[in-house]
Amino acid sequence: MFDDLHPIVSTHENFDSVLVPQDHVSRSKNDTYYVTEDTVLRCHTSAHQLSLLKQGEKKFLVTGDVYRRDTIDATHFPVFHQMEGVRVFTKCELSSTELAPQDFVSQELKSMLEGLAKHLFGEVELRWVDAYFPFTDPSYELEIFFNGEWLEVLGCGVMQKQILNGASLVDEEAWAFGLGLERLAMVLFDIPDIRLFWTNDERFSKQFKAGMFRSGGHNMQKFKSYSKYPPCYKDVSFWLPNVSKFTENDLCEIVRSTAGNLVEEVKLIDEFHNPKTNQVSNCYRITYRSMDRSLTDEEINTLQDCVREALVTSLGVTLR
Ligand code: FA5
Ligand code: MG
Repeated sequence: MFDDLHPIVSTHENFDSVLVPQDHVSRSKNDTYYVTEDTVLRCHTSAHQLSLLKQGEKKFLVTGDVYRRDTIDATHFPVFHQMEGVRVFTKCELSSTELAPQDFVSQELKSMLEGLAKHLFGEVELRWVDAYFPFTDPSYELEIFFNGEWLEVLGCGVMQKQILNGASLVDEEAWAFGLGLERLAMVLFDIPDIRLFWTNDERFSKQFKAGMFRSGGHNMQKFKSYSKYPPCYKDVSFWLPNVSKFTENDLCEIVRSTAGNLVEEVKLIDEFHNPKTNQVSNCYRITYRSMDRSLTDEEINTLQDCVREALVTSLGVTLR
């Protein structure tokens, strides 16, 4: 169990060591926080897989803070925590079954994670979704039905042979998973918004103390929501400069660096294509809300003006 590995890793660890292709979007400065040209704030705990395997670890967990320029909403935050799990199966373990090694490992993985979900939540509605990760094949995501929607809580799969070979494991197979710890806590305690983990409001923090978790969710104290401060909605419409260049993440990053924690959601509410000029216009709704206090109109207007200005100067859009 590793929980103190440094969050600044090389691009090699974060990407190459787990076979992320050169042209994969996650490598862009739009998605990942670069510290220097060849170091980043890790965007997943998978960055440590290869070096731990090389050290001879065969069964391990890694917990840590991870960082991403991501969507802004109730289940995404630019810093969150993951727990990585890896288990290597020896040739001998693999030969004890009739199944093809990959099928066996995949079955083991799924039943272990279903067992974990049952241990944590008791009866819970879950489903497996086929996924893609460069470092596993087959790959899956596990979703849990929470607050009327399917919430993705983890990604996993059978580790690519190439990674194992890189750690001199030739006859072995392995599974790996990476789960979002805030998301698990949200389901466990009924926490509706990921930003609550960052509030200083005692109405939140006083509701939790070490050791209050009960396996299977039995008699567990759920989060009692208190009335939220009112939201403030601001729409911004603009013509895109060049359709292929603008990304929603660019906008999110501008909003985040301007309004920080005060932004709850950034959502595309209208897209319009003018066939005559071949121009595209987007309208985004930005929801401002503080978890800790009431925001004033003046404050929001100032933030919104800054966002509008940055959209023009940084992204070259034309405001409507
Ligand atoms: C990964 O990060 C893979 N490294 C997981 C993995 C490990 C796959 C080993 C296979 C083998 P993904 O990007 O889906 O995958 O993130 C994993 C989990 O982190 C998600 O299921 C979700 O629970 C959580 N997560 C992702 N982005 C955010 C975010 N912005 N805020 C909060 N939680 C997030
Ligand atoms: Mg995912």
